[in-house]
Amino acid sequence: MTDPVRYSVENGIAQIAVDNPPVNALSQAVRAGLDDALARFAQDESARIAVLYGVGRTFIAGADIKEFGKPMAEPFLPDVINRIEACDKPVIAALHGTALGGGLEVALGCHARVALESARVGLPEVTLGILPGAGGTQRLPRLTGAKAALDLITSGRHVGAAEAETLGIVDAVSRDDDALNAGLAFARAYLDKAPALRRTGEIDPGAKGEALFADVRKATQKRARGQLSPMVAIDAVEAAYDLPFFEGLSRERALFTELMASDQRAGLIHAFFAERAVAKIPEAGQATARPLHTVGIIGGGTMGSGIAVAALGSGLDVTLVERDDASAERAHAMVARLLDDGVRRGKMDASKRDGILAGLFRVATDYSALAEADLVIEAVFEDMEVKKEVFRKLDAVCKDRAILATNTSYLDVNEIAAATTRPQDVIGFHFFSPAHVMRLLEVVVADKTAADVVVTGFALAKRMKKVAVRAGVCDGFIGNRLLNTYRKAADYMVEDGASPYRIDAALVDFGFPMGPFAVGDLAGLDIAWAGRKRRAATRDPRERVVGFADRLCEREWFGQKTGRGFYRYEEGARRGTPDPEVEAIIAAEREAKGIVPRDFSDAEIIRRYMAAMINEAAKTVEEGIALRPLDVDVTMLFGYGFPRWRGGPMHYADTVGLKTILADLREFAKEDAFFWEPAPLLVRLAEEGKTFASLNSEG
Ligand code: T1G
Ligand code: NAD
Repeated sequence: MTDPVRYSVENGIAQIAVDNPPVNALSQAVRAGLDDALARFAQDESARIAVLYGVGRTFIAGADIKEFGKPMAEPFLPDVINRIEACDKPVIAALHGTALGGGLEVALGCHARVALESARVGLPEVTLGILPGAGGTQRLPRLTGAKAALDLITSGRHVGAAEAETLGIVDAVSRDDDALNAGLAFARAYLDKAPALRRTGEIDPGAKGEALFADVRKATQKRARGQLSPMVAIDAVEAAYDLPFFEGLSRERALFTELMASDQRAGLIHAFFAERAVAKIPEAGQATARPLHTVGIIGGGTMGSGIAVAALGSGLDVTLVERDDASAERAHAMVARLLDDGVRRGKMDASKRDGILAGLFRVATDYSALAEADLVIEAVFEDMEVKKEVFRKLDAVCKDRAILATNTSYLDVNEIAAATTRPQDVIGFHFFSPAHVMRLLEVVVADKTAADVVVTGFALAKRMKKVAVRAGVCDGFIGNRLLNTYRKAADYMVEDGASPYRIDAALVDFGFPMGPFAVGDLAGLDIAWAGRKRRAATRDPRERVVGFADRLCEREWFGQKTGRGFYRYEEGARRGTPDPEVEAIIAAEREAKGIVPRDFSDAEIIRRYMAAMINEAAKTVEEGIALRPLDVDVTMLFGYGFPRWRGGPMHYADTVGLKTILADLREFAKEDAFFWEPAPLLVRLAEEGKTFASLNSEG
């Protein structure tokens, strides 16, 4: 192994190279190496200035997240950075790739910064449940002022080199494409000019804008929805104004240590690694992705048009096939509108949109237009017969080795595959609505799906900047299967006395952006209704059946799109208001069944909802539908609004303790043994004192 930090001198300029692949994280060895290099530079009479840079794809991406939660070994990063800043000779940071977190903090402790045009910088710590703990909250505002510092630190957003220069984070942007060269050129110019050494910690931060801090606190509280770190980070930045520099650093460290010990930090770090671990699937080592250039989409409704936009945005050529000319025209208009929205919201430039509409996108009504497609994604009505017919036609026209994917929400992908002569090429790509926005893609692997088809699904997700989770075939795969179960738990509580509005509010308090009844209204209550009707014939006679949602659907109250569902929606409104008529319908249902309504506390609502979700999740893992508990977590985080700072339902279950979850299930099973029957996996883990995490490779 080479040294993670190397020191050399050429022409009076010291070069300090950080080389710790893949992202030059600040492990103990790197921190110690930086300290040594600094000490050598300080004593080295042959060097007048030093350039600090990263080897490989990036500068320094921050602290080594794998060390979190373990005892920290010396030297500590804040001390290393203070020693850099205290040096009597200039140290220049040369940035390329991403200078994030502790990486940017190292750069802020240097005496000047130069960045390549492609470089990005940021303090993403709040997204990991902590705050910049190596001087970032004290040094950044001294360079940028409080407003920009609060924005960057509370959001964790990355900024490009040009914006970083405007904000005062970097002193210059270099056209060079090599960080060391850029740093050396900057150093030579610096020596020529010989400015006074500027230590960031010695800059006067100016007066505190009380009103600014009050405004930012208010806005952040609203946005953070229960997440602590952005709020605590504001306290740390405030210390830059209330306290002398070194006392501010101590305050920052104390707040950092507090957050480091929090469950939220553990949840967010779990989410970080889980998001990357989902790509580690058995097929990854067995096959390589098939090339993808041209994509066909069948059906240009809600999903088909969104999928088209996602594909077009990632540079793919798309042909969308609809039933007739009128539907095709409508689909074309819908895609064009979504692209326009993207331009309006700054997600895409107008020239890219124009290029897509002129060259990459077309609609058709004849399947023969798909003869050359590398991949076809079907998004027609959720009806087995319709889907089989589509796949038969695709089988007839598509070229050899074209991948045939279905976006079905619930249907049996094996049965769809069996309608073709090439089941090895058939797979489920379950996108979420709106498909050009939602980041989850469930890659549903059927019995005969070939390994390279699975790998291509993951490659497609990456290209679309989505997160793919591998799922097996069952009713609803991972996400919708869980959804069906926890929805039932919610419905049972409503029938037993809880108001749907109370349940929604309790779940919003828990951290979900919306509760299940508001979500139902958004998705359309008719979708779940169709599912209930489809399953009625095969339903287990022991299953408790609740009728109030059917009563709403019978009135054609399908949610937002009809102006009424569980809530009432004023013309065009996206937020509904509670509806006393709905409560009356529910009350009548209870009365007809002789149920005397009882009270549910918020805590009990959460216990039941989560126990139902976790129990079903344990079954999906046990059956191999989900590869590991972490795959369930990522599904719920990216597709269902589960609060990221709770890490996902399986991580949450570990936090609460599996024994507690099991005890809840057993208690609830006294009233409904069928619904609440504990998953054998959960029983086994609880009895052995183990966690779900023990089944993840992260251990
Ligand atoms: N520590 C340890 N491992 C890391 C890591 C890190 N900081 N960053 C990435 N990895 C691993 C990652 O798990 C993956 O491993 C591989 O590197 C490639 O990553 C004191 C306390 C830098 C933009 O939050 O945002 O500094 O899966 O697949 O898409 O105030 O990684 O291959 O085994 O994501 O090119 C702040 C987190 C830390 C940056 C590169 N820093 N990283 O993206 O590759 S807190 C961050 C990223 C801190 C101080 C505090 C991205 C990236 P594997 P990748 P990528
Ligand atoms: P939709 O009704 O909005 O769109 C379906 C489109 O398919 C219509 O435009 C229709 O004209 C077209 N179509 C029907 N038969 C066709 C055929 N034989 N050839 C060509 N076009 C045909 O439905 P949607 O909400 O977009 O759902 C599509 C699929 O995606 C369903 O399987 C659904 O379960 C699934 N899905 C939906 C969501 C969601 O939230 N809406 C989420 C994930 C998956």
